[in-house]
Amino acid sequence: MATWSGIVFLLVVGLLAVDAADPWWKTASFYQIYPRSFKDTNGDGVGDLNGVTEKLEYLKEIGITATWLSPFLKSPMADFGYDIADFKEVDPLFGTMEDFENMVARAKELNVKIILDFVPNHSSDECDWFIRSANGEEKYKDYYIWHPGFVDEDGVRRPPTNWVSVFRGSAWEWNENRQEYYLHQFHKKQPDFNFRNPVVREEMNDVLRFWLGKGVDGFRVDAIYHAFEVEADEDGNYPDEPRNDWTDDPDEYGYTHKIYTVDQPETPHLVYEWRQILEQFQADNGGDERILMVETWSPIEIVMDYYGNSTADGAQIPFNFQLISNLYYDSDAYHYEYLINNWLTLMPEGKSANWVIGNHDKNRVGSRFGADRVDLFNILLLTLPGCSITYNGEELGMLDGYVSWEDTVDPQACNGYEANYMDNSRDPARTPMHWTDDKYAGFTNGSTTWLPVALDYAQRNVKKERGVSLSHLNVYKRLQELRKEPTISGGAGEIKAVSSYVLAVKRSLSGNYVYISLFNIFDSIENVNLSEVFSGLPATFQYTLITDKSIKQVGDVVSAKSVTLMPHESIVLRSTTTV
Ligand SMILES: *[C@@H]1O[C@H](CO)[C@@H](O)[C@H](O)[C@H]1NC(C)=O
Ligand SMILES: *[C@@H]1O[C@H](CO)[C@@H](O)[C@H](O)[C@H]1NC(C)=O
Ligand SMILES: *[C@@H]1O[C@H](CO)[C@@H](O)[C@H](O)[C@H]1NC(C)=O
Ligand SMILES: CC(=O)N[C@H]1CO[C@H](CO)[C@@H](O)[C@@H]1O
Repeated sequence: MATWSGIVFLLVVGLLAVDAADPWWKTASFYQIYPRSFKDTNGDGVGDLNGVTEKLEYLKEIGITATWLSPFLKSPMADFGYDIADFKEVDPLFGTMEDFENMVARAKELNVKIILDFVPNHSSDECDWFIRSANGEEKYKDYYIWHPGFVDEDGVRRPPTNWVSVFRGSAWEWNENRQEYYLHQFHKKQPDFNFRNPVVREEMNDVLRFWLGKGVDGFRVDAIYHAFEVEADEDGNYPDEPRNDWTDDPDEYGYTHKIYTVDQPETPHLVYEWRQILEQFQADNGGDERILMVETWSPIEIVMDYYGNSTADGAQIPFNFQLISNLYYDSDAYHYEYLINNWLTLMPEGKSANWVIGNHDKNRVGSRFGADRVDLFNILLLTLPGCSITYNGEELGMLDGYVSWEDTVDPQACNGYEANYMDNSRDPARTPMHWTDDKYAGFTNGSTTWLPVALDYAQRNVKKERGVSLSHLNVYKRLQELRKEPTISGGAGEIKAVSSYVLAVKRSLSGNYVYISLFNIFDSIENVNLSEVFSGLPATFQYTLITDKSIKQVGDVVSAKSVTLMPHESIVLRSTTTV
């Protein structure tokens, strides 16, 4: 941590000032819905699209302006919907196309944008395209990546390369029918598309147009860094990846150094191509800007390529995983400051920031950072310049649910061993949403749930938190009110660590009030002199948002020269005069 303390960053994000013509997504409050776990309306214990429709008013209540939904397309569910069998059909588990249309229609009435999860890296092996490809049908022959492999001196058949799948084992699976191996970077039921084939690209563009036609406002694109592999040589062969020396297990994903299977230079250009599809659709059909949110866990410099290059636009929102990936329980305020300013500094000019701290692949925020810091992260995400992305349940401070080995369903855990399944399982962050203190937390009125409901649901649920004035939910709602203030939606941002313990975010806009969010990360009482941290500050501020850690009231006035923070307290102050 000492390494960070030397780095004092001062950054004024002047370019973020929002003008009237700014598109909706720049300051949107996004909400990720994991449909399986959100709300079940047919009593089968699995959430569905009608459940989402039923709860759209709740999204409105908590100030959400756009939601992205994890996959609900037709799938054999080998990887919970990330293995798509039909890119233009709703899986019956989640409902029908009519249910989807009703959901979109209701969302439009409420002015909540709907973003679809688009999983282009592969299809299911049960997808019609794959079946035809395996049969060698001419049109589909090169939809996937095929290779006959090699036969060694002992007559044993070997896969084409040493590449390893994310889910363990060779990334190549033999297909009896075609007498060739196909590539799968994930589960063997998820054959990778051949994106070097223009027909495949057009097929995917057509999927985008199909859903745009159904009224979606954009797409979240899954794990895009796996889209391309290195090009085959003139003999149609692929190179082995170099070995990592820290494991001898050829089935372990870390066995090879990923130089040919991820982050190939073509990948951002695929996103630029999709952006053009979206822009063409808007030009033809009108309406608000359609957006791309792109997930990639690549190094930050590569992530920035997804914003676009000097001549082509890319994704409006390449997910910013700096906080989710690099912040730990013990991280000090200098580390927070560095990660935030690093994104803002590296972001290409004229682009807009986004902030994420939780999702369906990570443990709950309150379980990673401590339940005492739930408000801290919600306040941080919602008062930084740019758009915020909240994973469902984080507004309540939901914690990881306990899921026994017997109840575990996540393939990432089930493919491993009981002894360490909890290290790999993503189930604890996917347990059903807590609506009420009724049986099954009001998630279902059936008699089972696909994952167990977390044991603490009676203390932490929407119904209860609505009635507690400083609950996480009400702090979250208050934050959404603040986001309507011109300074917070469009003002400049300056992010500084006051000390190892306290982080400060200043937002300012000429002619308006100055807002300062303060975060006391650890459990000591801290006093800060804001006039030492920021120059030209007004002399007095008043508390405009407090949490249950606070001993002050909203409206209390405080001198900028002496603000006391209780352990883990986070607050938002507003200047008493405009600047
Ligand atoms: C379960 O809830 C749905 C709607 O939420 C309702 O239509 C259905 O009648 C309920 N079933 C029971 C058994 O209460
Ligand atoms: C930017 O990307 C586009 C689309 O892929 C490409 O045609 C163009 O050459 C790229 N421009 C630069 C400067 O690299
Ligand atoms: C706070 O900082 C300002 C500016 O450096 C200084 O003038 C003032 O004396 C300090 N006040 C306190 C109470 O430390
Ligand atoms: C369709 C598909 O297989 N998608 C994979 C892409 O990447 C994610 C990892 O985040 C996998 O979980 C998906 O299965």
